[in-house]
Amino acid sequence: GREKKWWKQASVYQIYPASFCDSNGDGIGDIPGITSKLDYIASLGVDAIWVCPMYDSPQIDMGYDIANYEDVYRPYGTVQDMETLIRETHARGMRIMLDLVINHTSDQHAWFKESRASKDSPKRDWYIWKPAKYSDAGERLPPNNWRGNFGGGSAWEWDEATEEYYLHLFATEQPDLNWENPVTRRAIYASAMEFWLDRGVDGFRVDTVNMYSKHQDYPDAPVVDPRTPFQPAGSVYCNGPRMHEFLSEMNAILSRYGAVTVGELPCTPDMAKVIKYVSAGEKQLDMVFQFDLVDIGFGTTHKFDTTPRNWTLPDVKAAIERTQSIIRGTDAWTTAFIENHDQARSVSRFTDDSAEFRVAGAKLLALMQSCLSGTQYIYQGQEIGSVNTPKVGYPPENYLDIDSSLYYKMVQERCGADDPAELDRAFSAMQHLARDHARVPMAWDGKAKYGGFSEPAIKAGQDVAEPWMKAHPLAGEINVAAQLDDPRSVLAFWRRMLAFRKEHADVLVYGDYTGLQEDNKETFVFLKEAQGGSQRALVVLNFTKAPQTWTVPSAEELGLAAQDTVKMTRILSTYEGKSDGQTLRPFEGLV
Ligand code: TEU
Ligand code: CA
Repeated sequence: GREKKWWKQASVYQIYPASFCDSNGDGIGDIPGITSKLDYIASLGVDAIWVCPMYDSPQIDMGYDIANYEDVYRPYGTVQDMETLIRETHARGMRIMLDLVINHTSDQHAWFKESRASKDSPKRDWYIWKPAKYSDAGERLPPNNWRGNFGGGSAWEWDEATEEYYLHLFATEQPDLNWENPVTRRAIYASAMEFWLDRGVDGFRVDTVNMYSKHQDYPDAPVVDPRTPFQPAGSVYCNGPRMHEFLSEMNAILSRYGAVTVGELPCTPDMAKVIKYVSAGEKQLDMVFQFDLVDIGFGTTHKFDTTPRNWTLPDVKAAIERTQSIIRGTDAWTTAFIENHDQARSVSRFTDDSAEFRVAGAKLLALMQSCLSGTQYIYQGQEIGSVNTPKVGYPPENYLDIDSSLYYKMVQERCGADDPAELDRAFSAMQHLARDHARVPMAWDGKAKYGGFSEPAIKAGQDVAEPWMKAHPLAGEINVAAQLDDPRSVLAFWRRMLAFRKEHADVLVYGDYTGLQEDNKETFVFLKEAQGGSQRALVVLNFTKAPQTWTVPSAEELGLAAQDTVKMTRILSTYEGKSDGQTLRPFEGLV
């Protein structure tokens, strides 16, 4: 749908509370820290913020394991601090979205404690409990072969006290809620949604939105990894039979508040299915995050069962084509993003993060992303061109995410000491793809202690504790203070692109996307075209560290009349100085 809406042309800035800004010097980011940086965020030219889970939680999965939806994790602050953040965000003309995590709760949530207490508990079926299966030899087995999302274990956990298994698609401490029960659904809506909508939030990023409805016969997943009894099962448990019914029910509440939603949509290769989630007429979600681009290079048996960079540029083009194409001729809407708190840094993954090329690489990606249609999402630190922590100087022990640490432990147990090469391969995969890279403390000031993560406390003359996660070894070089007044910085370029995108919204935000020269492995070329063809933009991106020449597409290639001559005007480059439009410098991008 090309009907204009604030949230369609918005650029949204994503914040990870633990790692954004520590106001009181205890080494943990917090809500007042976010509030203290709102002027900075607004100065980027973004329209909204999305705050990752700040709810009460034992932090097994960094707050995606929620113990109480209606309270705030104490080290981050209080509900009152959130009310202040909401008010101050609005005062600057921005909107605020929260994370809605309702496929599962923490095992410390009062609902689960009650559920697990006994088989007769009135909340027993608020979660998914199943009896054991037994092998012919009498060995106790989980109800099916699904693997949990973290590490290599089963998605089912045996409960000794009541002698049944409960389902957890993610960590053992994240039991899945039973959406089949209407009373449970009502409680979820009241506690997780209405509580915060009543406090003025403008919408939600909806976690794992296609996992609520499970096939009630819990079928086995196909075997892709013969080394283990537990198989990756996303293709089986995603997009279950009652998904759209549940989303309609939720939508009725959300639309009463005019709340905007962006759902996380993994494991959905079928485009017709994707469109059904985001078609305006279906009244489900406003938009989704497809995983095509960010999953590039992942292993098939496990995301980390891979080696860095086993992809080619045409893979990137195909992924982008898929997410861009869902708005063509439909009433659906899409998103443009390349980073979030679950992904390593895009400069390291898709360009070259050496000192020589990383600024050029970050600008290339900023230009690319800013020219894609859909709502744009920028992750904290992306605006300064943050890179992954290096292999030397940031060892595996520094990786704290459950996703990385359980994988590393699994490989160690499987073959560690006997196979140092395999252990090193695992570390390389983590150095390339781990979620930890997005979670290192934000570097505000390279000259201050720990990259200035606790800047407000330092300014107040307080002594500050070491951050909860080790600071980035390059915080001295890549940080906000070093870029704020530098017109050639990545930060300055992002500001420029965000303004440029606004200025040319018809073609850049709302336009149709056409990929060109799709087999070219060095250069990425695409055309954007405003509805009705009133405006066109050609985007040309050199994804290599060598200069590239390329040919301006012919009139025919651009869908113009054959006799038209193609002349490019008003070239915007990621580099300083004039471009001839035909020789691309290393990682140069042009519009
Ligand atoms: O992520 C769900 C998800 O499908 C993945 O991106 C997941 O992080 C990946 O499989 C791990 O390699 C969401 C959240 O964004 C993530 O942070 C949470 O850990 C997860 O849900 C559980 O709530
Ligand atoms: Ca703090």
